Amino acid sequence: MTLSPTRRGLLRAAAAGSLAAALPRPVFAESPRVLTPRPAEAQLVGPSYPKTAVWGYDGKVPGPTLRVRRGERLAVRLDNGLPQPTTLHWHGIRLPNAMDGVPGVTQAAVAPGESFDYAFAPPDAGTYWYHSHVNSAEQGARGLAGPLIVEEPDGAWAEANGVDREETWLLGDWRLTDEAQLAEPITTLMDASHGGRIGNTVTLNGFIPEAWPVTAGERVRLRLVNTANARFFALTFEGHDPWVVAVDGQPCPPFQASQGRIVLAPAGRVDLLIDMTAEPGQRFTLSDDAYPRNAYRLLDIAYAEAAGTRPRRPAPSALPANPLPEPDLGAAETLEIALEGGAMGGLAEARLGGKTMGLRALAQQGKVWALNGVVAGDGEHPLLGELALGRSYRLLLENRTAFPHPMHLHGHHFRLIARDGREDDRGIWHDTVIVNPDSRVEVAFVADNPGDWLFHCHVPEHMMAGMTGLFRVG
Ligand SMILES: [Cu+2]
Repeated sequence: MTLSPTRRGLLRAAAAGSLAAALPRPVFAESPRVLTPRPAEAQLVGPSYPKTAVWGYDGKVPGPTLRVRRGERLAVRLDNGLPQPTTLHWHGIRLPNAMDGVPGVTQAAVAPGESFDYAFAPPDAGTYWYHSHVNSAEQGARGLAGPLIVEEPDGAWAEANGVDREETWLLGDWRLTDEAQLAEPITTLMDASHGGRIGNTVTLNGFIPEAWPVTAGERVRLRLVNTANARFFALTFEGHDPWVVAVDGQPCPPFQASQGRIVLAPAGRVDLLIDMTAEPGQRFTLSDDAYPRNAYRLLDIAYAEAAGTRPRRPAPSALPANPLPEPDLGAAETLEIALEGGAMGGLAEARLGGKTMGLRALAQQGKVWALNGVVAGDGEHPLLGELALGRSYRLLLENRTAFPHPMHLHGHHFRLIARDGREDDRGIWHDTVIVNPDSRVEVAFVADNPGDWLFHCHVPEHMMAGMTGLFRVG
């Protein structure tokens, strides 16, 4: 090993020498993992097409998988190799506010060539992901996303439930030209005022696979992550009946989705257990009909020729619980949030920078969405509420627009209470909840994490066109 000649390096080496016997692990283990977002090329579509110019973490699309055990410290140094500022946001992690990666709220944006150290211990096991929170529409569309897997404290659940292996699928969506390059401009007012930048090419872990090889009799844990800017997914595993065991990272009582259809909003995650109950050599279709007129085959589920079948597995048990605070619904204060604006939304006027403006004047500034009548200007995060630390809150989200919005709260998870007045008693926690047009969704949570936390639509084209604000907890 070569020791750095710097004073810091020598001190660290000395400390390691004198304390090695006393410490359970060398202090070098604290060195951050470096993550470098930078321009790169990726073979997103078949070899008959050119490679696509993308932005990727460490030049990869998706970025490298970060794995940490629940409660263990993760240290990552963001080393910005992009031609514009960026940050890292750890989607769904209930972390200290200063680590949340929101420019102008929790940190300054990291300039090109500069770095920033993130370190935190994820309190919850589950499937999460990381992405930029700067110029998100462009940085997301160019490919900046990666998986963060927080493992359960031990392997007892996987063993008890006969899980043979696990896979993580990052679903991506790209709007490409005939030459397989990103269609420009990246953001248009048309996309911003409608459903966001929905693309024409779906990738799974950065390319288009023909088939998913499986083996008869096995039970697979499949971690699904929707990293698309704007595309929703509704997946059907033909011939199979997957168990949903976690949503947005958090365990749920296992259930089988209706008709096996697994819905993922932008930023949403679902963990499935799939029993490969068919015969060797069989093939099935994994299809996506989130947009029914544009339903398509994502890939084939392809059984290997060899292997004996095993009997059907029993229903899985629930994943070990994470330490989420349970909201006190009886004592909770209700906060109403109206989602407004967009094309065909009927919004007459809203406030931007303290001035009331008509929709046309707003649109001329690229702003078309509002929360409770307030449009967030560039770099602005209007205050949606001041929350008392430790108190329970109900959020009543009312969508008065013509588009669905995946609404994301930072630093907390909330429990889905009701949709359109109908109670939902499945006990599902979310960090991002779909609010459909003309629909009302009620969620509840404990404001137990101090700081300023964004609450926004996770379609970045909507967020950047005004649909964002923050809750101050403290
Ligand atoms: Cu939206």
